[in-house]
Amino acid sequence: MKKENSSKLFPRAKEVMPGGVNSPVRAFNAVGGEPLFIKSARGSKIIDVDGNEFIDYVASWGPLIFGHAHPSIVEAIIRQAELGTSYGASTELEIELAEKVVNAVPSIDVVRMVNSGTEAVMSALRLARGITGRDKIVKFEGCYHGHGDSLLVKAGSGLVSLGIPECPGIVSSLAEKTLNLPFNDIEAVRDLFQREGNEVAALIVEPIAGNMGVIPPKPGFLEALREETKKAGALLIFDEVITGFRVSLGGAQKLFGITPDITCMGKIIGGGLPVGAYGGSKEVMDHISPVGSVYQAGTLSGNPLAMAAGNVVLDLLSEPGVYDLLEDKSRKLCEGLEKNTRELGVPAKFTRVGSMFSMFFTDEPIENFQSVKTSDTEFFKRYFNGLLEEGIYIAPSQFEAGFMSAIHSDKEIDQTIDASIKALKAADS
Ligand code: KE4
Repeated sequence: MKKENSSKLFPRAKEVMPGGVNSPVRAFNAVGGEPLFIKSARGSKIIDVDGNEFIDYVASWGPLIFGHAHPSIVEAIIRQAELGTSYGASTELEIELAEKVVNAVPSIDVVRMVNSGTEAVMSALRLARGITGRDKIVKFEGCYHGHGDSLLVKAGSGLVSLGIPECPGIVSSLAEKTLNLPFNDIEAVRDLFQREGNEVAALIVEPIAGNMGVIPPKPGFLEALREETKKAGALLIFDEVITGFRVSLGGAQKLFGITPDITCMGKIIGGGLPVGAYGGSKEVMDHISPVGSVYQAGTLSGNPLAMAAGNVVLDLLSEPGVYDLLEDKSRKLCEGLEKNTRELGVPAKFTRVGSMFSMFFTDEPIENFQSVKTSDTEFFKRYFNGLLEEGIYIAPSQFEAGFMSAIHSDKEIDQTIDASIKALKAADS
């Protein structure tokens, strides 16, 4: 595979950007080599600066559920750009998108647009702390909720698992307010809430974990979170930045029938442009300025271009049969990939909810961060690069989700399944 143009750009990038990237995972550190520099993309394909073409299952980390450069989305962006790119003032576009979100997501009556998932989560935590007057936040090991200070916290030692900063720059006194529990561990949740539930402002969870690879919730897990937070007077925050509009029009909360107090969204609702959002009941959201006293603001929040793109995406998602199509395509791919590992005798575990999926090179049952950490990341590294040579682009990390779009053709899915045989053999040699 030719890479001279990407290889020329990377040192230039590293001169002027940290690690040559604007987000760490793009640096390919987990899979060796140098990042690809992408020149264009259309449908299910991305093309790099050396002209290499790949079938893409990263989908810009989730947003592109209708593939790249979807004609209706591009047309909406162009049309709006000719009317102006940003006004810093109210528009009907943002009302339309908010109405679509409210109509689709069961727990949301009122929603605030922001510019990223991180911003949505940061705002949701401030809102929960503002409403309850409490400081503590509960999260789960291996779940990622953006780079807000309260969330870059790992489990400390000792029983109470007081949070410790995950990186320099996080104030310890803030980190200590964040408690980490093992995902899917109902007893650990009940123990913590029994011990200190009345000090907890909120528990935040990815209802389907997507940032340690995909891990579905165990039966009863989400129900226990709802029950324990309600009992304790703490807010339940669903971080649906990935799962929102991905696994159903109403997100994971619709799929599992759980009503959180606050929902964070992003990715898909921006149609590939920068959008985040958080929402909940009117009672909860009226605490947010300018109605309430919990302050949150943003120059480009509700940006007309992003709203125009998001409106098209939600219209497309509302068409009958879209989620069945995503389910069929995703099942076909994952069944094919799983068959290959079985026939080649490669230890692998597959997880999938709708069109988000993962493949772990381990024999361990997949249920939490500890279990996925048994994956053979060196094998994954060879597999990733083998797929790349075959024209297939998956996330450059074992601990990320794969995404199917409504645009991937059966032929491309078959091509991916065939390519994975070669990649598995190359990885195994
Ligand atoms: P952003 O700030 O990156 O828009 O969203 C943060 C975020 C919040 N919550 C969840 C569940 C998320 O998955 C994310 C961001 N996801 C990562 C990839 N899994 C973004 C990729 C990156 O960091 O470059």
